[in-house]
Amino acid sequence: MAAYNTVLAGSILAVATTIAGVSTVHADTWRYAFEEAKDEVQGKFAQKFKEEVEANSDHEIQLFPYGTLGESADIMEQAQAGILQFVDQSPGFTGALIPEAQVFFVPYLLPQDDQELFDFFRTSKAITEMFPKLYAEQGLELLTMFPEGDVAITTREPVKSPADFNEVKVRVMTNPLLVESYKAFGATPTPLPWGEVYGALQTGIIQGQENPTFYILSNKLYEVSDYMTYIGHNNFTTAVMANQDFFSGLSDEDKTMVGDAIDVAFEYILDYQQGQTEESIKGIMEAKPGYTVTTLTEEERQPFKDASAQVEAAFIEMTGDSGKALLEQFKADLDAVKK
Ligand code: 6CS
Repeated sequence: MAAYNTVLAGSILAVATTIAGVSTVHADTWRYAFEEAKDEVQGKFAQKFKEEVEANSDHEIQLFPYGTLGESADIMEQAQAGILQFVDQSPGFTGALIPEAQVFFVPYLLPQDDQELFDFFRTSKAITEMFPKLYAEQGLELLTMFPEGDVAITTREPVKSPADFNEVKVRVMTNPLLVESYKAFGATPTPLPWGEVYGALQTGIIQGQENPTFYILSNKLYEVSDYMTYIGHNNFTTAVMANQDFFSGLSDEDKTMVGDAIDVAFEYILDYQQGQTEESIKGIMEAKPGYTVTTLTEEERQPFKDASAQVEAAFIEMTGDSGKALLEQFKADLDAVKK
């Protein structure tokens, strides 16, 4: 297995081949896996990154959408082992590996306003200076983090208050702080990998889940729910990283080229998402006209906000001084972009 990995991971070496007497040099192919389909947000980002890398270098990128190499945890392992050069894994899953990444699940921390949100992701020192050190400890070069949209909760019954969550099993990504959040909200959280979610909703093992609206539409989660509620607690965040040994072995020129391609894809993906939530709601209503979409008022959100204080306390308990420092920087970064 080790030898096999080494062969696969030796992708930065150029391979010289002779075809009909003509010597040609091909840079190796870089493999990039993500947690969504090609035409979903992570896939759109990956496609733009590929386009930029291939236009500005002699490297090729091979894309592996969700399902081709396993679940999110599998692609992360493959990236850490050097079988993949690039991986997109959301903090919702990385929180199990890097506890501080769960800061993205302290409810009501990220702004609702898109401009503030985007500026936060553009400028945050927590993201550009603190997180890279934590990812590096896991053999990963953090390249970027970006938002994927306001999180909505789908259920079988209406949810207007924490009391409505009584006995409702809500699927969450596999990180402990999300479990704390849904406990605080009054529900019964059920961590599951993505591949089990639709079936579990269909069979009634769980009755709810949370995701950004585009994902609820593209994965037809409206078929297995009747209500979609925005309690305003979060925006879905994802992260793109490289295997660190691979990245450190790149020439300065290639490192800059990769960084530039990430920057282009980052701006592209923010722009791509403008209006996406509204369009996705329209799509859901067309597909299932009886569906109920509700945005809770500020007053209705208050009990959920009140419950969030205990989630923040749980975050600090789980992550200690390192998490505390990160959370403080996170808040300072958010203050800096507030209008
Ligand atoms: O809920 C999940 O597990 C998935 N949600 C999104 C928006 N992307 C990937 C992730 O696996």
